[in-house]
Amino acid sequence: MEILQVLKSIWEFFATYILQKAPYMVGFLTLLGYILKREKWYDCIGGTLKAIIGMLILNVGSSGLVTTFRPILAGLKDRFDLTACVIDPYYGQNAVTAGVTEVFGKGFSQVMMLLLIAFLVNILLVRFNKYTKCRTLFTTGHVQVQQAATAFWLIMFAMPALLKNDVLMLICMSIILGAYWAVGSNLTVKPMQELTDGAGFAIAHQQMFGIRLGYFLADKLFGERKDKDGNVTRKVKKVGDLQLPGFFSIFNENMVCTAVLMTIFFGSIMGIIGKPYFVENQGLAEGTNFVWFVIDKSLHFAVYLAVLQLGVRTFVTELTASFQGIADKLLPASVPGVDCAVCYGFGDANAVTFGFLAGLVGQLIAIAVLIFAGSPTIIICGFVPVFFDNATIGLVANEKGGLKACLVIPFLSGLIQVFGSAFIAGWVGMAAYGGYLGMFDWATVWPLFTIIMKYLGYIGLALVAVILLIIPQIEYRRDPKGYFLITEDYEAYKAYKNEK
Ligand code: ASC
Repeated sequence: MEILQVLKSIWEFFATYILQKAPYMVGFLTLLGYILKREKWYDCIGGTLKAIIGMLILNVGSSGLVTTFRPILAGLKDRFDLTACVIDPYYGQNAVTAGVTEVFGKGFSQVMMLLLIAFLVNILLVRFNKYTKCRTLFTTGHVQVQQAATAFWLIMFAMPALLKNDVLMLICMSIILGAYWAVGSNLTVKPMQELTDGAGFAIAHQQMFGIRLGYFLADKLFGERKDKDGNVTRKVKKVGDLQLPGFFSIFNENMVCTAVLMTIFFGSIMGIIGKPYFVENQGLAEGTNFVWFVIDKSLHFAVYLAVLQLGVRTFVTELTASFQGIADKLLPASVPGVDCAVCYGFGDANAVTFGFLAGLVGQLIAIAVLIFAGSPTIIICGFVPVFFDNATIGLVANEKGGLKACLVIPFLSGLIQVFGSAFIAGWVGMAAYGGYLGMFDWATVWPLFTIIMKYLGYIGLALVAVILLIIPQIEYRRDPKGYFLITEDYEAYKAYKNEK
């Protein structure tokens, strides 16, 4: 009994302070990896600390962006007294907390159980990747909490029969969610290895299908093409290739470009909201010059982005180098799945800004359409989906299809995020609680899963699991030789590709 108690406490500590807190999860994996690699004890400690600190720095950047710019977009809603559903992971999580007991008679603690079991499913799928072909382990705990909460709601809505048996319900949910984590992040391996020239990580976030789709479309619609003799027939001009003349050359510098564009953009929104709102609701002192306030806030966008990139540089090599130990000893041929912001340290820095702005235009147009069409659910854009999804998708699209892809594909993604979220949040009743997760995959693939399960019941559930698990098999069959080589030895993979 005593021992059980101790084990339970250890487990609870692990679940609360490590599993759900990305920096410590990354630190834990780094330590485990270095120990498995039999590094010297002081190198283990040094590397682990560097990984944790790097992730904490990244968090300073990303939460700085979120806490500074989310209230500005949300201010539009308050200022004009709109009752609408905000698409944002944190609003989505609050909506689940507020509504789950009322609507389904279940508590949030079951969401945490779901998270743990789904994570085990993810580990097993990677462990047995000889058969499953899954190569990636999710490490972004805060995102897993948000997704577990939303999946919990969607699946209960789709399959009310499960409500009668908690154990069966959690098992069914975990299979779908765990498979989504393993398969979704696995889809990002190729785009990320190409973007980072083999840095050795995948994305474990909320737009993983979006990344792969963006990568695919960018290549199909805008990618480089050669004729039989190897002459380039369609050339790709990337964001980084732009050499702007005269005055515009200041935009070649990432910080300047971000600062100017964000000042124009957030300046306009803050101007529309007006100073009195900020005085009343956000603690702005009455006497402060509003123009200065707007500029100061907007410049911080570039600041947080730079901080974020510093964090990435600090921890990425530690995590991926140590993960070799885990890949060699525990999870063969695997790479860690990390926060989407990690890729902002790679590729053309300005693609992040362009992707975001194009996605925002898409979202604003979609919202206007919803309003004019008299949609029963109106969406307000939240900062997290509009920035983190579209910046990531834009970055990947730019790498494959250049500037045009970096603008067109996030623009389409912006439209889809709003329409998809309006549909699903209204249908399953989350809009009534004020928010929905709203990130790309949760406005596309998850609504689709929900429809399949709602109309086909248990057969639908099995169908969703099969659809998910078949995806890595298809990718594997298309390139059996390169499939594991790309994670195990990227240089050899490139040589093999060139040969082909
Ligand atoms: C999310 C979420 C965040 C951000 C962050 C991006 O989905 O909940 O806080 O994206 O992970 O770095």
